[in-house]
Parts: sequence; C-alpha cells; structure tokens
Amino acid sequence: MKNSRLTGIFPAMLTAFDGRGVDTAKVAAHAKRLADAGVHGLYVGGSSGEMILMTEAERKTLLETVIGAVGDRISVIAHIGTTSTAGSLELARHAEKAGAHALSSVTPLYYKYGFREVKHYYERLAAETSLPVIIYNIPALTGTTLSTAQLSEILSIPNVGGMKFTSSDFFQLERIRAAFPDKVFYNGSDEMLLSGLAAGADGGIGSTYNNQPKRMLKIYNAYLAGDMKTALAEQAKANEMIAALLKVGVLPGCKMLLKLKGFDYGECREPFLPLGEDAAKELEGLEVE
Ligand code: MN9
Repeated sequence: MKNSRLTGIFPAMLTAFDGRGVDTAKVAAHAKRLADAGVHGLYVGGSSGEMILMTEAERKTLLETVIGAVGDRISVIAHIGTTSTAGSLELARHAEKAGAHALSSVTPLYYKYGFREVKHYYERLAAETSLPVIIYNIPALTGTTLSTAQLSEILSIPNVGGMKFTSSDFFQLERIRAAFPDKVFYNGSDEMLLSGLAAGADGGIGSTYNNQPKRMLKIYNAYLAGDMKTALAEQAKANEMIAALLKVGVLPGCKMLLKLKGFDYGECREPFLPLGEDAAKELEGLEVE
C-alpha cells in the first residue's frame, strides 16, 4: 500500500543562516508559512537546504527545528545524505529519533562509485532505519546516472520507499512507476512538475516551491481533478518564475525573492555570493503565489 502521508507537494526547504549557524527562528517561521499554504510536507536538508555547506551538527539542529515547528501537521522527509556512509547513518539514526516520516539520500557523492557501491550504500541505510528510504536521483549534480534496471534493483530493497527523480527521462520514470505501484515517486524539476505527474509521479519536491507553494499545489490539484487546461496554465505561470530564478541562480534567487516579497530569509552560504541589482530587476516584478 502506498503511504498517503508521503504523496503531494513538498517544498525542498531552504535553510536560513545567521552569523553563527542555522537561524532557527526564521526556519521555524518559514516551515509554518509553508504548512499554512497547504503543502503536504517538507523535504529538509537537501540540495536546496545547502546541506553540502553545513556541518552534521547544524543539519541535526535544522531538522529538529522544522519538526518542532510543524509537529505532525505535515510530513517531514529528512535528507540525510553526506559524503560518507558513516555520516549518513548517523544522521539517519538522528532523523528517526527526531520524528521524521521518511529519510532520503542522494547517491554517494564526489567519487565515481560503481553500482555495487551505490546499491550497498542504500542497503546499509535501509537496514539502519524502520522509516521508508527515498532515493534522491539527481544525475546532473552527482554525476551518477543509473539505468532503469539499476534503479529497479535499489527500489527492490524492502525499506526503500521510493525515489525523488530529478531528470527529464520521463520514459524511465514511467517504467519504474509501473514496476513499483506501491512506492512513492516525486518529480524533481519544478519546471516539469506537470510532465512528471503525467509520467506517474505521486507529487513533487522542489526548491522554487519555497516561493510559490500555492501555485505548485494548484498544478497538482488540477492534474488530480483531470483539469489539464488549468494545470497547464498554472505550470506556465510557475515557469515564468522558474526561468527568472534559473537566470540569476536558483538558490540565491529563491532567497532574494523571499526578501523582495517581504520575508527576509538571509543569504546563501559561500561559495554562493549575494546577488546584485541586476538580479533584483529580474525578480521584483514576479507574481508570488
Ligand atoms: O531537485 C531541485 N534541483 C536542484 C530539485 O536543487 C538542483 C529543483 O527544484 C530545481 O532547483 C528547480 C529549478 O531548476 O527545478
């Protein structure tokens, strides 16, 4: 049976930082704003959360803050992938204790690992937790491209509950969806949410959902209702914003846009740099919903 708590629209939450570490007050406020907008859950500590620029202690604080803010109101998927298996297992144990509803991890980072190693990594994670483990497949950033047969092998591990699919190979998504009807699949490219849903995704996880949660919910709900005219129109509106964010840089752009619309969520960590006036011009006219 598919886990209904894990379907729907999940912003890949941005992390707010202050001079010392995680700005817990801002993170809690943003988590509540997103829950109030009606999203089904939050994906915490992933690429959009700048996890790669955070210490493991900060990542624990971040997750505890989000769960503290939204409680059991909406679902929380904790991204626990690090550069080492030991580090990921440590964050996995912490996330389960902290009350996350599911865990997720990117494929092992930096070195070019072979499939044997990638599969073993997920076996270790799945054995460490009783929570569903969601594979985060993002070949453009990890450099690891897995075939349909290889992804299917990992999805056959009993505790592996599904996959976040950030790729435009919708043939692959459709084939895997069909082979694993009880697992959950998320579209990962916001600009193609509707295409992912059409290929069988159960929802989406994305960075630009931080800025337009209601619009992404409209796409999802219109699709479920069979109202393709509305779904297409809302995706087109969403893409106005996504195209502008891609132009200036997605993560610094999402933060700048939050600020322009009245919610100062701070800046990204270096090596990201704050954006200038040109970026503000690209973003200020955008309609936020
Ligand atoms: O997978 C996100 N991808 C990255 C999720 O973080 C690299 C997306 O939400 C993109 O940021 C978004 C813009 O291309 O679709």
